[in-house]
Amino acid sequence: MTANFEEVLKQSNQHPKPAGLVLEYGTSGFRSNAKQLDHIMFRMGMLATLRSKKTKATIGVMVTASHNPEEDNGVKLVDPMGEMVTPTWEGYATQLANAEEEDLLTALRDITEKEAINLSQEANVFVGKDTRSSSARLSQAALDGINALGGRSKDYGLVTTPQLHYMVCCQNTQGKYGDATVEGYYSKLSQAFTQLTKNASNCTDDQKHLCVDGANGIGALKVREMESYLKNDLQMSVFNDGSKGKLNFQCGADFVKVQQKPPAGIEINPGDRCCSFDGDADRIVYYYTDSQGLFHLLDGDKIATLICTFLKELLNQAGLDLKIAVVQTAYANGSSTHYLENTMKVIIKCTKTGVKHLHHAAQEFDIGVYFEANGHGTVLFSKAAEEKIHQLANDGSISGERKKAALLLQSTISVINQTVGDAISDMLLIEAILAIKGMTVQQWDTIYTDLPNRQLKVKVADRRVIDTTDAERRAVSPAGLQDAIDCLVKKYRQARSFVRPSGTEDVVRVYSEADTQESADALAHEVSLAVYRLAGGVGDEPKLLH
Ligand code: 16G
Ligand code: MG
Repeated sequence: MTANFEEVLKQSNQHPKPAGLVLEYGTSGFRSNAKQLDHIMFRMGMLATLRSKKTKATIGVMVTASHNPEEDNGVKLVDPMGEMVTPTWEGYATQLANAEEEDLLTALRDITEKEAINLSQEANVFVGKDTRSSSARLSQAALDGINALGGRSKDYGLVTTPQLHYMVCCQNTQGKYGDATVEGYYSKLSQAFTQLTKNASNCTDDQKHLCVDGANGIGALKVREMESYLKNDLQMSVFNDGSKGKLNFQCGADFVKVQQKPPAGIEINPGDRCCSFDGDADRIVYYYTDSQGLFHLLDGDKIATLICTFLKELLNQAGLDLKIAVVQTAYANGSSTHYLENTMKVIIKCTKTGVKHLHHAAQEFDIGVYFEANGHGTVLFSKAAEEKIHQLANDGSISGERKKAALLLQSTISVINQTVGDAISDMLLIEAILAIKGMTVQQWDTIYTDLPNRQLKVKVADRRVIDTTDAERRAVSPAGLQDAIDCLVKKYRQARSFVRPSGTEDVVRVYSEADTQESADALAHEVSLAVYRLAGGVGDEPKLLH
């Protein structure tokens, strides 16, 4: 054990921590300018090794900063079943990342003792990276960290974040979830897609065509790799494939969702069905422009609604009594919540922002559909629900519509990446649903009409002065802020607004929605002013848009 730690010190000299630098394991890992991250990667390689020894399972390390600019990078840790690492270990990650060089061994010993880790236990870590120019160097630092603690590593090179989550889950379930290779991932998903769509009635070539904005990132590369597996069942035109444009620059899911406009670098005709991935392909949003050139966004809420509608219909046809719920966050458009609750009559849960919260809440149901409005989401099936579906699909005594529905449900389970939101898997599921239902993107869009909304950011001296409750829908501090918001909201129709400190940027986020865009904009502006005045705003006062 001592020998191990000596080796650590020697290697850590190659990845020194800039003295005084403090970074935090945020909502989904560390994220910062790539120049600051070498020691973080080395140390996260070590932490993943400890986590692997502790869990006696394979752990994942993904080098990516998702939708952040190309200059940034980051790292996400993946737990044995492909889920995000537990909160206690997020705390360890922050401690280990911030220990000064001379305190590194103490920090490692501390974790080892607290978790009673047997250091002679074998360790296995899977590493993946996105297409950022800094990713190769940084993933090497992570591999060095794994090596320093005597862990075994497997470097998957360029993969999407959800692919790495998938691989970790496959490995730890001894292949039950699939083969722990990218080829295995493509085969499983594409076969399920072919099964789902083979009897789709209205599937003309027009309907099979989809424009994909790859955000100039890893998603573009991977969707291209997958094309041959899909044969002609889905015809994609891939834009922003990284051959010329800059990663996430004026493109990708985050840009499209926040700016509410199409990305640069894509040629679309009115009515074309389009989707955008984010920089590590764990988010997706859909959109189209109409004949007047008006832009229509189909975000995570619309995606959740489409999937939920489809699953409910199949469950009905199959005669299966399984409890289905939709998990959202405060950002979910009020219209979507209203539609799901009152028309679809499904259970709705609202959690704090961040995939881990939604994922956790979705695990409580037979079928939990979770989506953030920004397009990150997936569907979770409980073990019991999966078993019931498989049993019915293989039941020789049923036939007709019931049999067909059971088989479709079975393929639906296979096309979904249940470990985490996955742009490629979500895309295939959505495309299959539209094909099966013979539905156009415009028809999907009319399921309900979004309330106009606006998101703004306010800079404050210390965003931690804002504390929230009720899944971030109400502010409990600073004093007077929630009362101010309540008064402002009353001035508008169908209005709602909330504020929360960002978990990824040093800002306070403001969300508003109302019956018209003008009202939503005015409300967001007024709430921003209240934040600025009551929560220690810095810089210029927020101005009204337009
Ligand atoms: C991260 C989260 C995303 C969340 C966003 C909120 C994951 C994988 N990603 O990107 O779910 O919506 O942070 O950012 O958990 P914010 O706290 O800056 O608003
Ligand atoms: Mg992402």
